[in-house]
Amino acid sequence: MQAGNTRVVISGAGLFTPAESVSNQELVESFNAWVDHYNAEHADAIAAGEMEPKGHSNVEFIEKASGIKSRFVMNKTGIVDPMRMMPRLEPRSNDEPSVMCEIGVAAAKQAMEQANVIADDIDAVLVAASNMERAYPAMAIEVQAELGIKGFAFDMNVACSSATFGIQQAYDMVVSGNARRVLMVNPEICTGHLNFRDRDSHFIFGDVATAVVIESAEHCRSDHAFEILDTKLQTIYTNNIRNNFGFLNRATEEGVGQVDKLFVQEGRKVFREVCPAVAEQITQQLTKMEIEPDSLKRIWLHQANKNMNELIAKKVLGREPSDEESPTILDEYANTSSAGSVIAFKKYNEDFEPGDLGVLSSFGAGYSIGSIVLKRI
Ligand code: CO8
Repeated sequence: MQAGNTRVVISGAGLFTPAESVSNQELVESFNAWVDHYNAEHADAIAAGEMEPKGHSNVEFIEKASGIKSRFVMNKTGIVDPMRMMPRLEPRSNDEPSVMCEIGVAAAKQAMEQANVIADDIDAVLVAASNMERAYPAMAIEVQAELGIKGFAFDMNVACSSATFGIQQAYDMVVSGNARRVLMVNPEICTGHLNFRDRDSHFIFGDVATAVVIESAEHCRSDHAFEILDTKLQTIYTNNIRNNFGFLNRATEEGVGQVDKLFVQEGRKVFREVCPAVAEQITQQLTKMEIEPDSLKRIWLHQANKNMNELIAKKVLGREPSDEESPTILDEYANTSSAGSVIAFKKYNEDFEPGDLGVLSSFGAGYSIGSIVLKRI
C-alpha cells in the first residue's frame, strides 16, 4: 500500500542483545554428547535393527548450510547441558515483568530515544513476534504499562514476518489518524520453541528483541528518520514450517510432548519455494514504484540463511550483491525470526544520506512475506 497525503516514517529503532552467546562448537558438543548417550541407552534396540541410531551434528555443515556461527540466547547453561537441551528461565511472579516484556522494553527505550519521543507521545503499542510468553494479558499491554504509555496495545503473530506486518499495521494507524505514534516491538525468545535434539534444526535460532517507532513525518522530531514509501504483504498457506503448540494441547493428551509442538520444517522445500517468491514480490513492488533495483543502496533481508539471502539479493539486483548492499547479521545472531531484518536495519543504516533508498524484507512461516520500501529523509 502506498501513502496517501500523510507521509509516515520510522523515526527510531532499538536492539536488545542478550548477554550470553553459544558458538556452533559448543552447541555441537552438547548435541553429540546427547546423541552418544541416546545411542548407548538404546544400544540393544539399535543392534537388533528396531531403532535407528542418531547421527552426530557438525560445525562445518552448520556454517556451510546456513552461514550461522553463533547465536545469542537468554539462557546458555540449560541449552548446552546435554541432559536438558532447553533454556532454563526462572518463573516470575505476576508483579514482575515477564521476560518478553523486559527485553522488549530494553529495545523500545532505545527506539524511543532515537525517535526523540517520550511515553506521552505514543498512542499505541504492538508486540509482533513468533511466540508469546502467555496468552493474556497481552505482552503489548504489559510493555505499554511498563513504559507508562497511554492509549491501546495488542499482540500480533505472523512468525518471521511479524515485524514487517507490524510496521504496516502501525503505518495504517498513523495514516487513519487512530494513533499519532506507534511503538512496534519484537521480542523473540526463539530458543524456547527450538528442538535442540533435532539435528536438522538445532542450530537455527537465537534470542533478541527489536523495536521501532512509527509516526507521521509532520510530527517527527528525529534526525534519523526513514520515510515508508510503500509496504507489501503476502501470505501463502503451507505445512512446510509448523509449530502445533497451542491452547488445545491439554485437550489432546496423546500429542503432549511430541516434536510437532516445537519448531519443525522441511528446510529444503522452504528454501526452494520462498526465495523466488520473495524476489518476485520485491521486484514487482519496485517496478510498480518505478524504482530501478540499481538505485537501492541496501536490502535489509530476513536473516534465516546466508545462501538464501545471496540468492534473493542476486535475483532482485540482477547481479551478485556486495556485503554492503545485503548485510549479514545471522552469522552472529542466527535466525531471530521477525527481528532479523530489523537488526540488519538498525546496525546498517548510519551511512544513509537523505534520498537514499532501501528495502526491508521478511519471510518465513505461513508462508509470509513482507517488504517495505524506505527512503532516508
Ligand atoms: N550436522 C550434520 N549433518 C546434518 C545436519 C547437522 N546439523 N543437519 C542435517 N544434516 C544432514 C542431513 O541429514 C542431510 O543428509 P542426507 O543428505 O544424507 O539426507 C544433509 O545434511 C543435508 O541436509 P539438508 O538438505 O537439510 O541441508 P540444507 O542444505 O537444506 O540446509 C537448512 C538446511 C539450513 C535448514 C536450509 O534448508 C535452510 O535454511 N532452509 C530455509 C529455512 C528457513 O528459512 N526457514 C524459515 C523458517 S523460520 C520462521 O518462519 C519462523 C518461525 C518461528 C520461529 C520460532 C522459534 C523456534
